[in-house]
Amino acid sequence: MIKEINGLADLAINGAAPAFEQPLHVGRPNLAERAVFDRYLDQIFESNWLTNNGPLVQQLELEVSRRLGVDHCVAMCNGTIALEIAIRALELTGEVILPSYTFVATAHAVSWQGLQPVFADIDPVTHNLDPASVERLITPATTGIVGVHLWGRPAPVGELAEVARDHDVKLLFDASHAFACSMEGTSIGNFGECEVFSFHATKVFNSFEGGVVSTNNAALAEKMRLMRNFGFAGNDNVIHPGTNGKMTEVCAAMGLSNLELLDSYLDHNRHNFAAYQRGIEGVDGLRLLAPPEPEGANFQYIVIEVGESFGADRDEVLAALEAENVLARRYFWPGCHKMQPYRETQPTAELWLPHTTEVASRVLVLPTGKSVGDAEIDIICRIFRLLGAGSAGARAAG
Ligand code: T4K
Repeated sequence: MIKEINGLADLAINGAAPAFEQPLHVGRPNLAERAVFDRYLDQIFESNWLTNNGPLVQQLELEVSRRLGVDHCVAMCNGTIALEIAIRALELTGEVILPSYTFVATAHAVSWQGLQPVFADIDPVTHNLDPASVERLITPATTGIVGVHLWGRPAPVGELAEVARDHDVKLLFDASHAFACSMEGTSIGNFGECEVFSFHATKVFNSFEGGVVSTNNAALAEKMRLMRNFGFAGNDNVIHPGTNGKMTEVCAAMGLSNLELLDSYLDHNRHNFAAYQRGIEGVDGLRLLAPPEPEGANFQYIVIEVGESFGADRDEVLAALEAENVLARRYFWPGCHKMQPYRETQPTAELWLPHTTEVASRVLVLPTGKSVGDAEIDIICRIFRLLGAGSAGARAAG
């Protein structure tokens, strides 16, 4: 049940009951049609084939490759392992440059391979890597750059490629947020040496857990296939170092079922984004991050910057929403450089990350996806308008 909110007295921070009886989460999974998923499950039970490059994994790889318009997709058990395998396959050594303003898995994947993550700053408008900051951090030890298409907004692919070319380092992308996104008509998945997608439950397209690495380089794809399966090239024949990065058949089943509904998820997210846009239009101090190319966006994250003129700061807004049972998130606060072990190993990083610090202190991510609709968004936007009006009133009175 949703409670009506018409004035400041109706807000839970002022003692009223919460707007939502049940918590409204960021990252609520888009669940496929049960009947479709059950049909795939029947196939698994009939074939008795559960994992190790099974038929459903192969089908998912093929369908995802078609969707991305890319030659090869190598399915993995999750996005983090996919990143680690991609980084290993590219034989990076020494230092690897990446944004601090990303989910910590991007940094951990680098560090877990015994490499030194070096944090570059972002553009405060796009939230994506700033190529000039990347270039300043290149040293003789640098061998790679990991660009991130944050929120599904394409990173500055051309400029980063130029920096990589000029300094003879490899460029790959963490495309975890960018499934079904494109840049100037080309699907994300086709850039750099390879791109890594996450199919985690919270993503617009999920396979419970999972991910793929996409590439147009056949040799690289082959190497990653070996690496995800202990280096086996047939029974008893290990020809490469490897790990266990395999996707299971049940995960592929969820992926295939969700693929059938992907376009409806994108339509729903697009609709939700427009509703949020209308709902907070004209509210002083709020900025809703819009995709640069709406036709090539998946709208999976509703990202709001709470600016100084809003009156209440980001954390006050977070608390007010939480009181209403709206569980917004402060992604990706406070930045990887402030998390362990990087906070300790790179205590001065903050000095060259001013935009990361500023953006991380302003961003709130709001609920969207299939479980959120017009009624919920209307209430959330009302809460924002009241908080804005309340603080404007307080400012006027003070
Ligand atoms: N690179 C980037 C840029 C990424 O964003 C990610 C993952 C990766 C790499 C690594 O990919 P994976 O190895 O994960 O495939 C969540 C996700 O766990 C993570 O996959 C995602 N990024 C990140 C942005 O969000 P948390 O720590 O926020 O998860 P958690 O448990 O707090 O869940 C988020 C929200 O979703 C909660 O409000 C509850 C809701 N939820 C979650 C799950 C799992 C549900 O309603 N149902 C569920 O089943 O990291």
